[in-house]
Amino acid sequence: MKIGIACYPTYGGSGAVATELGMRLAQRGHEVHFVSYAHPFRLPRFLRNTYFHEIEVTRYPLFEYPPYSLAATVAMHEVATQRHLDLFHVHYAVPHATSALLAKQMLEEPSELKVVTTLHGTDITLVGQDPSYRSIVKFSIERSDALTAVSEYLKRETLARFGCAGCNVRVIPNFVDTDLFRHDTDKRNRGALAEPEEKILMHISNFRPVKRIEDVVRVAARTMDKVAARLVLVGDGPDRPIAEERARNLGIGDRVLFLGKQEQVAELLACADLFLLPSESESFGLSALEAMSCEVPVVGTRNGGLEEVVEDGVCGRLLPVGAVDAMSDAATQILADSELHRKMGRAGRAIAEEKFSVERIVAMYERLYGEV
Ligand code: GMT
Repeated sequence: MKIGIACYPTYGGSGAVATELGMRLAQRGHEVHFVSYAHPFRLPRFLRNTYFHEIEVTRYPLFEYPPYSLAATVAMHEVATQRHLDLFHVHYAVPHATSALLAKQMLEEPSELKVVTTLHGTDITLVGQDPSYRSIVKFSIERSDALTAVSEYLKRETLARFGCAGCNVRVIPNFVDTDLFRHDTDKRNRGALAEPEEKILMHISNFRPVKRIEDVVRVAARTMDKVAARLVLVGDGPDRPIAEERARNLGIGDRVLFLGKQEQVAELLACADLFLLPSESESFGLSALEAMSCEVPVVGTRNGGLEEVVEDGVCGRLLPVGAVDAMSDAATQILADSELHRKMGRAGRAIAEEKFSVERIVAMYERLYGEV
């Protein structure tokens, strides 16, 4: 098949999933055209059967807000026409689903291009609910030829929040490359992150309010009272200054490492002893799955989608949102008991291999494309 994939290229789960999916499809012989405003961060410069098309958003003094959605539509239309695409698979509904539908209508034979939309999270639960966007998001998801959500939780939210009873949302979970995200017994980079006797707590995100970064720091600080440890923070975003300030206030500034945006998170995760994800809401929690694949137990929140990934008490602990003390107790218990730590790590790996493998999930998308 000839498949267009539209996604955000930056550090974030939806872009990561879209890129990994496109790469796997290309390996399976499909021709894959990525359409994005920059080179997707997980996409190698050259890979057989993959092509990158940039969305060029022209600026003009009249535009306080350059119309990204129009530029995306034009890029999708051009690629669909010139490369004779069979379908466009768009990731994150806002505005990619809308742009794809418009691009399809611009074709001479619109019915020949199918639009598959994958919902990732805040495109439904937050941004999509904003009055400035809600009605067009509803229209676009209702008119897509196929609609997928990354968890049962997100499917329920979509149906409830948009009241689109007729929407046929298929759940196709995210996946992890278990060959890349794996336990590293040598933990080669560990020495650069912590002293040998210290445990490494890790968090990876785009530091937005929904991630509750302050809770990450507070859980880490309480855990450090009982266990020699360091907190390694990977990523960047609006709440980073809050995290820096909180770490200083709690007196652990010298034990918190801010690594900023990183491309090779697998190598870092392999060095971690515990992954923290205390988000307000998480439609899936891809970073938690990647941690599990590296045999790293997860301490997070019971917030919707994460419950479908992290099995509470099996490969980590899930506690109520904001329950900093309980999360820190759970972290301490896991870190202090090497047998429990090993057991949870192995259980996480087994879940990643059995439920969220590349082979299993990519085949689900291929089946859907075939049906569409
Ligand atoms: O939805 C977002 O705000 C961004 C998006 C992203 O690109 O990182 O995150 C969502 O999609 C990921 C991939 O499917 C999921 O792993 C995240 O749980 C989800 N984020 C939220 O629901 C907050």
